Amino acid sequence: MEEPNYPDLLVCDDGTPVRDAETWWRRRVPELWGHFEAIQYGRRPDFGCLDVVPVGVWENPFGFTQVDRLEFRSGPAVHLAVFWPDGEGPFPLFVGLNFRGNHAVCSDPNVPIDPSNPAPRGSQENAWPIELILESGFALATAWYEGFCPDDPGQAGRLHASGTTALACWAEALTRIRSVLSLNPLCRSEQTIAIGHSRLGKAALLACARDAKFAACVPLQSGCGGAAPSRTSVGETVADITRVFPHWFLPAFATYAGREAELPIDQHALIALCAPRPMLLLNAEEDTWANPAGQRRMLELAKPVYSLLGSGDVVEWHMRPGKHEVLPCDWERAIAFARFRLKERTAPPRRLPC
Ligand code: GTR
Repeated sequence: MEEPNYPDLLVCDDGTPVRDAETWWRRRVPELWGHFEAIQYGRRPDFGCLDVVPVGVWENPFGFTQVDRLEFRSGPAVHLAVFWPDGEGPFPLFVGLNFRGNHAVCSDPNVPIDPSNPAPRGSQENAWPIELILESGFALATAWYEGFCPDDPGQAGRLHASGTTALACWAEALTRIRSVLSLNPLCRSEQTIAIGHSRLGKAALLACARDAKFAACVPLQSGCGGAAPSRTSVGETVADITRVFPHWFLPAFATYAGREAELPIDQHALIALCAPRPMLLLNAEEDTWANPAGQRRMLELAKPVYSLLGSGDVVEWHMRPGKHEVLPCDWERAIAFARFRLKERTAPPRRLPC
């Protein structure tokens, strides 16, 4: 099959070649951001100032749990659960939103029940192996994603009227969580990793691309609108995703269905906006809807930007057997990746992409 004509990341829209890091940051990055904001994800929502209201801190069998209520003055109020390992710290930290509420991530009866239509307590434990994460020396921060923006197509009008999208809201949630925890002495803030599955993998990728203070990113099975190409005949397409989830993207993105070749961007650009920071794309063999091979191609096409910025080979793609879900073995891989890739990395990149 012929390769689609993906935009060249190292050529500006007016044809100027990008031969050095300076041109990348000054010219190409704002240009690519402009396209993602105008066509696909919209602007960052303004949640406003944040008040942190402590809910409680208590021991769990592997370390301790801290729950705070984050009250954004012009945004949502949500519970943030942080699981800290035993020891003095500071600890590297995974930040990821969850699908069914903090109380579903663990069976700890102290964690407040989250959604109005709650999943059973502990029902997502397999996807959030807290013992493994904490015993590996990592902390984990998580919050219920719909607390930041309901995952409801009926929200499309409201979001679009303010130039934003549900994915932009979830990405903003990750950034605000990262930001508030960076003030906590237990957190090794320069080793904060954005992680997420599926639609929340898309959000993790967007957050990392937009927020240079994330040290690395692990999108799991993020698919269309995440690490998989929009120019594709495999798996989910722009037409599929914008029909079912109009609130995830701007209306402009839907107009590219069937004419993806005219997009001035593709998802290799979103990965490249994370450069020079490490990236691990996790996939599952049976999850062809998320187009694992296409994701691999996007990663390959982002590599010249990583080379330009002098970061070497810090991007990885992995496929395991199985289906669309998060398993403890995915976390094992994410932890091994973070340990290896962040070893030498004690400071965020000097230049902020936005
Ligand atoms: C699917 C959607 C995918 C992916 C997935 C999920 O229905 O088509 O893009 O995001 O949901 O989030 O589980």
